[in-house]
Amino acid sequence: MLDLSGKTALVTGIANNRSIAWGIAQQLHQAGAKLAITYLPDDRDRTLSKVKDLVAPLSPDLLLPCDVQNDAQIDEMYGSIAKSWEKLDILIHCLAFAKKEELSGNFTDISRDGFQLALDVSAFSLISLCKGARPLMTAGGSVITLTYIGGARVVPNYNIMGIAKAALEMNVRYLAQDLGSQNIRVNGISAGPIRTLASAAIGDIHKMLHHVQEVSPLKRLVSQVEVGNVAAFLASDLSSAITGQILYADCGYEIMGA
Ligand code: NAD
Ligand code: IMJ
Repeated sequence: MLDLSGKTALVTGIANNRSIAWGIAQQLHQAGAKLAITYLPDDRDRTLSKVKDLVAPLSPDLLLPCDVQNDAQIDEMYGSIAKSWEKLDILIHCLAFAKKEELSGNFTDISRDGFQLALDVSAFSLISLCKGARPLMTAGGSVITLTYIGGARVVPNYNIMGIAKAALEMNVRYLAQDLGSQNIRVNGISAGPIRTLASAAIGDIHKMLHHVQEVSPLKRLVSQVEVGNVAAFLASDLSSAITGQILYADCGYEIMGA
């Protein structure tokens, strides 16, 4: 197992025990990293209590609210991290959102405000989180985001999220260039489809999961923990020369032509 002891990691995107970010947090913890975990707050603090119980076994140093649409909340979050930790080493960006009605139907029906919402939450947020992380990553760093093949190829119904992931993947490259002089690396993991909250709501997801299991070279789906292991590698010094890349963790699906 690789060693992340002495490293600190900020993990966004845990909603429940199926979240990809939960698989990542577990593997970073197992490798010895200290964790700060954020959650998307709701009116009645239900997410807080759910996420708090879930992550308790990982004994995170910090559990902080962070809605990436709220700049003040991002500032406060980084303020808390700066108070608790001498430096930040790892940033995990594992979140996305689009209006459900824009994840099916005609692509031409995408609305201006739906476009803006999806791009703001799913792509711009990587820039704002990196901007806040930059002054804290004083010993270099590793930024990791989650993407999907629908940002590079047309996948039925992915629609507006495809545009958001294309923007996110280009953000990875520009951020890698911008932050490279500070020895901060920026990479994306393009995960194959996984049953999570963000995929359960999708019509025909079962067909898609079945298709990937049939076609992928490994004849199965990728798990959250397997994505977590790729994240642990990208977070570690073992990947010290890799930046600006999108790594496919998809059981080989991406290489197939038919
Ligand atoms: P998930 O629903 O568990 O995670 C999505 C997270 O986004 C949630 O924790 C949610 O709270 C968070 N979020 C939404 N809006 C937010 C906001 N305004 N501020 C802060 N957080 C916000 O689902 P998941 O499948 O684990 O998704 C995580 C990432 O993985 C996403 O980027 C998704 O696109 C990507 N991904 C998922 C799959 C899949 O098949 N599930 C495949 C490839 C990539
Ligand atoms: C999402 C939509 C359409 C097809 C899809 C997906 N396929 C997969 C996903 C084939 C695997 C899941 N995925 C990769 C995502 O990035 C999902 C993002 C997402 C999901 C929802 C559902 C609930 C909601 N808004 C969402 N916003 C983003 O209201």
